[in-house]
Amino acid sequence: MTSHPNASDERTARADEQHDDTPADAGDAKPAGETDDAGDDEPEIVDGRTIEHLLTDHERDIASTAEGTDATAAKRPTLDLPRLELGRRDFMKAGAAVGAMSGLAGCTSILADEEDDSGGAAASGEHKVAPGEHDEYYGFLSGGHTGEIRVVGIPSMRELMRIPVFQAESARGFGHDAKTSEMLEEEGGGYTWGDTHHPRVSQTDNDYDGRWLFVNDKANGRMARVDLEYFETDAITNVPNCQGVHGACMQLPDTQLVFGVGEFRVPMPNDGRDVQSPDEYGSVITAIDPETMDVEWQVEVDGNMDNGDGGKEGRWFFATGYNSEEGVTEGEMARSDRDYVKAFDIPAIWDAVEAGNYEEISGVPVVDGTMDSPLNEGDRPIVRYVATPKSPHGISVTPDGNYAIASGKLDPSCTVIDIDAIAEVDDPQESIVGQPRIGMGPLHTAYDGRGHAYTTTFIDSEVVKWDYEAAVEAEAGSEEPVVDRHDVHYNPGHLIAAESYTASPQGDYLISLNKLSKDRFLPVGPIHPENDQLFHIGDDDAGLELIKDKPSYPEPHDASVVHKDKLDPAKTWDTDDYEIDYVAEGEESIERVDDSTVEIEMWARRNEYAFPDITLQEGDEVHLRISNIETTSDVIHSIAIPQYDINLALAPQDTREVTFTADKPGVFWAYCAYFCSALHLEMRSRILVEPDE
Ligand code: RUQ
Ligand code: CUA
Repeated sequence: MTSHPNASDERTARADEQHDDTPADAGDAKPAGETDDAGDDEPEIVDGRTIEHLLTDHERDIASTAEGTDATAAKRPTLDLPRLELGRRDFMKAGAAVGAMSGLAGCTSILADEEDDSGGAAASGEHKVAPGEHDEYYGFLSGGHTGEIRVVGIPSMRELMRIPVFQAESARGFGHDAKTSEMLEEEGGGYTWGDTHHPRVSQTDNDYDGRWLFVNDKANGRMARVDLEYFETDAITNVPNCQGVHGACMQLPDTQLVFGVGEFRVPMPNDGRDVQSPDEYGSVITAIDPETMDVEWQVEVDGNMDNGDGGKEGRWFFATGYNSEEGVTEGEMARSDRDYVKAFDIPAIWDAVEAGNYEEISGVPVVDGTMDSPLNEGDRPIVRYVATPKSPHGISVTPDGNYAIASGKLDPSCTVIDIDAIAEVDDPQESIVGQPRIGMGPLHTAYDGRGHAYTTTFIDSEVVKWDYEAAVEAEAGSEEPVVDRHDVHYNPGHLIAAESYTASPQGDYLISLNKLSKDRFLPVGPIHPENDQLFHIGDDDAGLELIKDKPSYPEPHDASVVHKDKLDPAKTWDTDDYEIDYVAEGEESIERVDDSTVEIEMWARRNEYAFPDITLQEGDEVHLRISNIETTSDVIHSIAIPQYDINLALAPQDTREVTFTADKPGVFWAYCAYFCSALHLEMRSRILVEPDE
């Protein structure tokens, strides 16, 4: 564990501030589960069926609509649950979401009172980026189980770059040179893939500072950091005591900590103990120092967690969750009508760590934040449990820092939590100040900086625009705060608005990351692309204007959209920025250091390597270091030695190294895989491995 001086000053200041204004009796707050209908294990029964059965029926209905008989739609029952009604209009929309109804294909809206703006004026006009022009924004999209980050220009939606994070990737030589392969294999735990969901760009004073991007691995419980000068992953932390880091976010305003939100519950440590005792499993959030990428501490909680977001003032961090039942099957996990949003009090957690109130598990201080923990008694509980309906999924803090808004997922509402109230109320439930009805399957919420929230509804296939202050004024369950809704194609997960995670969103563009594309693109076999749809949201009178569909390889989950002026990407490498030595022209050498070890230092430039021939003996261990000595931007070389499974990509002024054993005798042409010049094909070197007798 290391200490981050700025973070610790910050937390001390904030902790002092807090002790002063916390009412003495605030600590009686009980975990909120004990309200009337929370924590109730009995499934809600409607017409003899549980809500889960009804949802299953609903899914089946969507499937049958794809066959396209309108008669089936008319015959379908209406889901009639409190807060979860689904009328015929909803079924029609759900049907449209599955698309493919021949007569309707290509029609974005099947309702007479909604206009079809698919590819209308907005698409052809002002949001176009002409050839040679630059976009206004960088969009950093996660790649899901490709394990990567994609960089997209907005509004053109042109894909600019991919950044491998948790997987080896040959075009960039990631996982091929010593540095990146060590990062994947040693720090990264040696997994060959990951599942990136939530890319978050570092902030200073609640605005993007262009230094880093952090992203989770939901598959293997890791967090990674991408250097935004070089657009390259530079650190991976394999987080102990959890399987699957899902939510990722930061302590703001200055990225004092990076948080990974643990999802799957597992024994801690997961070393064979408690295999048959699910009650003993746990789920943790993890605080990571952004500079060192070391784990500072973890907090164990009840139930599963899911997504997270940090408050703007540095005190609170929020995580949604499901499975407060702590079940191990789907049926067991979705019984309760409510699960918890957990509000973590960061300075109080630091105090507990510093006072030694933790258990060290797998070398990391783990603080007990479960409901019954002694640390949740008294006037400064470390975690407050706010019960919200039902399996809340996305959570995001409003740009003004006033509210955390959780999306209900299995409930049609979003829950608005007043952040300042959390420290003041006796019962955390009293911090809930709004609960508008948004639509079926609300998942994630983004902001335009003008007081509007935009929430995706997975089942309704809409982006719903609503006014969050109006939601605070309105009755719970009211649809009144909704100011606009727009069909998306189809079944959106996340959405993101430009700079939505900062205190000052740009308010012009929004991307809906839709899981299904169905009929929107030329068919390419049974695995379809997803569909990232770009909207202009800058004109409140015009509403949401659909500008573009972009097919997307599976599968983006979240994004950060950063104005181009806030990043300053390198054009060539600065040799001070890597630890190994640059090999300049004239410094090349091939040296046999002992019977079986050879060290090669060489360079590459148009159209040659330092050595046309390299002679080795079978069995030699070869250390190869190579620099691209070009200073011209965009002249990239590589050294590919296919028989030894090597391909190092070399940006101008970059140096990479690799070690291999020359265990195959023969003649092997090392060649340059980047098309670098007219004589690119001639850029090669002959590796001669002489047989061992
Ligand atoms: S979660 S949309 Cu990580 Cu909603 Cu995927
Ligand atoms: Cu260097 Cu091709």
